[in-house]
Order: sequence, then structure tokens, then C-alpha cells
Amino acid sequence: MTRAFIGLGSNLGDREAQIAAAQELLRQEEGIEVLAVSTLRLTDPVGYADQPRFLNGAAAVETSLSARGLLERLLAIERSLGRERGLGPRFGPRTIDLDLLVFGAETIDEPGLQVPHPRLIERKFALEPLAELEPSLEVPGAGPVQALLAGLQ
Ligand code: PH2
Ligand code: MG
Ligand code: MG
Repeated sequence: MTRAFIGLGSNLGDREAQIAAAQELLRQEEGIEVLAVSTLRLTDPVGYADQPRFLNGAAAVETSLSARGLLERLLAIERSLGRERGLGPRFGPRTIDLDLLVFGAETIDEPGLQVPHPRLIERKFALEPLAELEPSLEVPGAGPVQALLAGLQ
């Protein structure tokens, strides 16, 4: 079993409803147990400014899946909630975004699968909910989430 952390994001349509639906679908997955979900917060868009504010949070899960297996489930949930890839700009608006942020102590750099998430340590909107869930969480190769967040502020 591996403990993993998933970033939750939405800035198109009913943000709260889509994040709630994503949580519900995560809970229904075999091999994924949702341990905790952070509070959700409105955040200014990063990377591509001309878009609505995001609702962001994070979930802690325990899973019997591999990192690749978990990622595939996340992408399937995104698709089932109407996420369409490759249409808008990179970092642009999205109905639902489920990002694999941390997968146990693993560091993976493969096509389509990088953990920890390559932009996690520079993103307050991703670090903050992680720090809320577990301040002492060690981001492999980077340090405790609390220290990473303090370094950004
Ligand atoms: N996601 C992005 C790009 N920019 N900005 C905020 N505030 N929150 C996000 O979740 C986000 C973003 C690409 O996934
Ligand atoms: Mg993302
Ligand atoms: Mg994503």
C-alpha cells in the first residue's frame, strides 16, 4: 500500500460541484481509499493569467495501485467529468484537474508520469493544501512541505 497525494483543481463551470464529483468517483475506485480531503480555496491563475480563478485543494489517499495505475484512474475520472485535453492553451482553463503530486517516497521520471509533480515546489496553490493535510510530509528530493511553503512566502 502506498500513500499518495492528489491535487484537485477546477476553474470552468461549477467548480465546487466538479471537485465534489471527482472526490465521489475517487472514493468509488477499487484500490483507492480516500483518507482525507483538504479545505478548498480560490486561487489566482498561475502560468496563464487570462482565465477565471481556480478552486484548489488536495486529497490524501492510500492505494494498492502503482503510480502509473493511479495516474490512469485520475485521467479516466477527468475524462468522465468532461475534461477535454489538447484544446486550449497549456496551463489554461479546465473543468477538472487531478494531479498526482506525491506517490509515497517514489521519484519517477517517465514519459507522461513524473512524481513528485515537476511544478509542485513552486506552486503555493498545490503546497498549501498538502501542508494542511500533513505539515511534515516529505516531498521526495525536495524536503518537508511546510519548509517548501515557507520558502515561497
Ligand atoms: N493549474 C494549472 C495552471 N494554473 N493556477 C491555479 N491557481 N491553480 C491551478 O490548479 C492551476 C493554475 C495547470 O494545471
Ligand atoms: Mg495541474
Ligand atoms: Mg493535470
